[in-house]
Amino acid sequence: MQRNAPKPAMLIEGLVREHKLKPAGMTERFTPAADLFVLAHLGIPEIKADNWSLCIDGLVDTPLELDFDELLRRPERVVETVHQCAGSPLDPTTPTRRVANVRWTGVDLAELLADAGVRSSATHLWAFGLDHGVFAGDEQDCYLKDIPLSRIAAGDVLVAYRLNGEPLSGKHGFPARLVVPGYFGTNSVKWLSRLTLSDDRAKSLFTTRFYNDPVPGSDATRPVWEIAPESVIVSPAPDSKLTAGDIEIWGWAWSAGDVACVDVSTDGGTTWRDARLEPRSQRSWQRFSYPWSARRSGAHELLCRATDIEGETQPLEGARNAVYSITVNVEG
Ligand SMILES: Nc1nc2c(c(=O)[nH]1)N[C@H]1C(S)=C(S)[C@@H](COP(=O)(O)O)O[C@H]1N2
Ligand SMILES: [Mo]
Repeated sequence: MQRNAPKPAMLIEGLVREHKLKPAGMTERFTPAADLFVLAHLGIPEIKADNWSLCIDGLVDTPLELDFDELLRRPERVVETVHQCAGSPLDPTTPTRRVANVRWTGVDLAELLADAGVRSSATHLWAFGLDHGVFAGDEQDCYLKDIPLSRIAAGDVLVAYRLNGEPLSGKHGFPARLVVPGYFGTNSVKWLSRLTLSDDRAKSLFTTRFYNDPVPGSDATRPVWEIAPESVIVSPAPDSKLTAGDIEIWGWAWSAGDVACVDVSTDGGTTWRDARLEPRSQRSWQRFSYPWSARRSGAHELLCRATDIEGETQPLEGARNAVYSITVNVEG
């Protein structure tokens, strides 16, 4: 039934990964779109708004198809949220700190689904992107992800068409993308074309072979959905030369839910102190700060560690959300 059935041309073929902004550059609460990382496994498709549509089908009473104008005419929602890449699916335990905090504008997916009438047997939402090509030697017709329906019922999952108030650019998913706040970026399908309600997980390269983490102490795996507690020091910057005295250590902390506390160490992880932490606004990252009186001259290793309200904290190593550490030099 979809009008946009032919596959779009790919403007760029193959993996696209842009990552300019390192923690020391994350000085702004809202990351400018120009500084935002870009991840595209299969490349960047070329899509025109006037022959694009979004179709909602599968386990629904009334399949829907909306064109871009129909999407824009629906009530709009704005969500401020941290946006984080899970890192390379080929190397999922290496921290990459590809993270940002942005404002998305779009339509509440729960409202769209209410119009379609989701059947009670549906448990998962499959989201299809229009990009196609080869990833890890495997040819893909599209980028396909899934999320549990329970996440949508919780609210603020968007079909988004603006980023920081501006129309989405081609590389960020024009004309529309899924945004699942609190889930890793991989789930926020760009160049969205179809949403299918299903009673099972999707069987695609990006939902089976990749993006499933081992569950410690068992043979089971868990989909890479919710983001884990994490934090970065913005200031001071790594390797800075500082004058002995009072120095503010500050940075950002985030998780799928609220971060409850951030600990800072100024001695390489031997002792930890509670940082001051602002409360969370919407799903944004939270600023922490710690007043350090740096007396001893020489090299100091600074670390930060976030713990969320569930009590989950950051491991020291061996995980994508491993503790961040920097070295600075104090000159007396
Ligand atoms: N269609 C499509 N959507 C996609 C991807 C992709 O390869 N194709 N990459 C995902 C990954 S891994 C991430 S981290 C985010 C990145 O979003 P951004 O490039 O807008 O920052 O998009 C996600 N959505
Ligand atoms: Mo990603």
